[in-house]
Amino acid sequence: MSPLDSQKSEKTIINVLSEKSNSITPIWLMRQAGRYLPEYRQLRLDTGGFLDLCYTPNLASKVTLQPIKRFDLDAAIIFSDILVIPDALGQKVSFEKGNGPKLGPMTLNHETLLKNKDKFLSHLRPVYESIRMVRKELSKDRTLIGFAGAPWTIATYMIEGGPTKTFSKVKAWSYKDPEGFGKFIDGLVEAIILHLKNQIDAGAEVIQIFDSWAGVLSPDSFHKWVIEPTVKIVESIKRSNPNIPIIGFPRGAGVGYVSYVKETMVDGISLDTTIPTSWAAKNIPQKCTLQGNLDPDILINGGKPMVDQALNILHDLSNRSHIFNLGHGILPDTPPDNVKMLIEVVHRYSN
Ligand code: 1CP
Repeated sequence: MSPLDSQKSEKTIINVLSEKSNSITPIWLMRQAGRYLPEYRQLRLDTGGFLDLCYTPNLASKVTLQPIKRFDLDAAIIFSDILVIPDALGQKVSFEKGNGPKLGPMTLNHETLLKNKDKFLSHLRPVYESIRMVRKELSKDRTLIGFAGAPWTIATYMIEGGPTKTFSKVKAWSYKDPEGFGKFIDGLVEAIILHLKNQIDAGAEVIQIFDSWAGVLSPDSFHKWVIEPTVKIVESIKRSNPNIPIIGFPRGAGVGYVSYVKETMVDGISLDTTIPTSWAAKNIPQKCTLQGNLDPDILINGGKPMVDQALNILHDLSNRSHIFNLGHGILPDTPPDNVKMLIEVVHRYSN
């Protein structure tokens, strides 16, 4: 056993989220599996499209475990994507090299969205199978995280047809026809709940809800399209699975982080890179675990600036229950050695 191992207790991430323990700071990194790892790039060369990879359990489970084999991370996150939901609902999703995701024409409405639940779930069955396979291989002291996109963020991709800078179509619908858009969002809420519950049944022990585009909304819209749907998801999961901790990630929400935590009752909150940790320690309710929030760009550059920023975060959050993470996903140019050093720093200097 290495000195680092001896500082760990079992299932550290779950302990921190459930018991609000501030005696340990576990670490995992958003997008910890992916293109910055040579073994991932190699496996991608040997497989078909990105979604084929997500839907092939023996490969998706292998990719999920790649960063765990290489680094001393405290959690694995299942290798999948937030866009498997529109794909399973019947809106074609494709990933073209270098161009990000592209979605086919949106012909769904709230009535047709989830009319065939069996078809939706059978499309996503490989994700649940991957979770079963990973859980079998992962040691007991590592947590397995399942995830889904939040309704607002998924809706942006479905309605815009891919990534957007303006969000003009999805915002136009929300302002011109709030009732119709609300019904559409409610349909997504239902699909997301189904997907998350099936991940939990398969062995996911913690859930993260990615609302990557929460930060583009006005305060009223943020409440209506981010907070209210997330409340519905959290309440439903808590009814069926009260012991599964839920982490929210309303990226870019700024001061909205406080009302998001108060109203949704998430167990943990992932802070994006722009949130000062000293502000979060003071303003986010104590009962919520704080996750974050090293700048992914400083991780690319590494060295003293990275170590200093990591130590500042640890210092600011030393009186809170804290899971170390980035403020957004790892970037493809990140040297794996910098990731290794960050993990060592966090394990050595956290409480
Ligand atoms: O191999 C490749 O080139 C594909 C790149 C890739 C990867 C590795 C995509 C395409 N998705 C993923 C995996 C992924 N996506 C995970 C895996 C688990 C892990 O963290 O290791 C997760 C959690 C996601 C979540 C995701 N997908 C989000 C939310 C988080 C975030 O980064 O904000 C979003 C917005 C997506 C959509 C998506 N999928 C892929 C890309 C390039 C994008 C972003 C598109 C855009 O620019 O808007």
